[in-house]
Amino acid sequence: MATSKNAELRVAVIGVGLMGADHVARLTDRISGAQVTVISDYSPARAAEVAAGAPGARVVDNALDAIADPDVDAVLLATPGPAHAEQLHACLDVAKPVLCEKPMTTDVHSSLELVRREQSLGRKLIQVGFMRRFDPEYRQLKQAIDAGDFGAPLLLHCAHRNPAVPVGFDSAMMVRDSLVHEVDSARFLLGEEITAITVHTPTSNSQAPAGLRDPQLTLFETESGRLVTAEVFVTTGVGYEVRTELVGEKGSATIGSDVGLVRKNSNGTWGGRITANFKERFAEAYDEELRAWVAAVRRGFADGGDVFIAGPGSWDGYAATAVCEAGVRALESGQRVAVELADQAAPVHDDMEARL
Ligand code: ISE
Repeated sequence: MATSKNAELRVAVIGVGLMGADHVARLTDRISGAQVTVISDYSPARAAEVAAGAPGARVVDNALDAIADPDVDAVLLATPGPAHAEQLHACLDVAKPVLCEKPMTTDVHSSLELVRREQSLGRKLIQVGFMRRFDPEYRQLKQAIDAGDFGAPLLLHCAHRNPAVPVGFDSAMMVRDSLVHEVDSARFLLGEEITAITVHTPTSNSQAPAGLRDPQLTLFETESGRLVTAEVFVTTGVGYEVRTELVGEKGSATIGSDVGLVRKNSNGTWGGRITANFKERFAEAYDEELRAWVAAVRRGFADGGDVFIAGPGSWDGYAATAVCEAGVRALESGQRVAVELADQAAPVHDDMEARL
């Protein structure tokens, strides 16, 4: 285990298809204080390919062996959601801190089981990869809301648009995979739980694959009675657009407008560039997320403390899963579905700002 403040954190990255490979590059090239020592993927060939670009990393075929490996202090899970529950339990079995890409798990019971198991260990070991919380614009908006800049928040409007989705992406995945980010953003920005969800499915985009209910317009109700609208539209053919507008009693604010360089062209047109994909849009957020996680885990080992996370924890992962599960029922039934959360018992809400 990394025990001194100066020891490099030895990380296993499990699942190196897309995000995992990106994280290996990040940990290898841009984040100090950590070293990727083990790489695992269901495709050993892919694992070897990624390991070739990460000096000091070796391939371990079996994910559970990689987690238990003596050369590993902490784990980064970027495997598909259905694999997370077993792999997270394996991390808790050996008390290794873990940063798990969303969703924490794919059903509410397994998410709650992990919350309870982590609570019983008395250590915060699970961080969930809701990277938007580390994005400069989201953080700025959160700080301004908390400082009272807009008065009491009343409404949140979210637009989440993707140019295209992979083959096989279905209507429920729009809730579990895409809307889940709006669920966490709303909980983060407003600082309260979502209590009910309704999903409307207007006329579908004629360009969407057959059967995909796209776009979807969702309404969240919150504990204190606020409303959040979230448009998810994943076949726009345009670019990656994620916008959020907060409306308060004393003003409003919008983030995600892509207003970098604004061109005035000689042909009388003007405009800028739309971000192409989420890796580009949230590159800085992912860097910051991993930097903060590595620092928190190293601090936890060095201080012998019980906090090994720097952001959204298992309760946040569980709450997001619970809202999305209700969201899929709302989508299928066309009805408003209440979200029933378990008793949090121990306060597991993470005050990220305090930890960064
Ligand atoms: C994808 O998994 C993501 O996490 C992206 O941020 C989101 O925009 C996309 O819709 C999801 O499929």
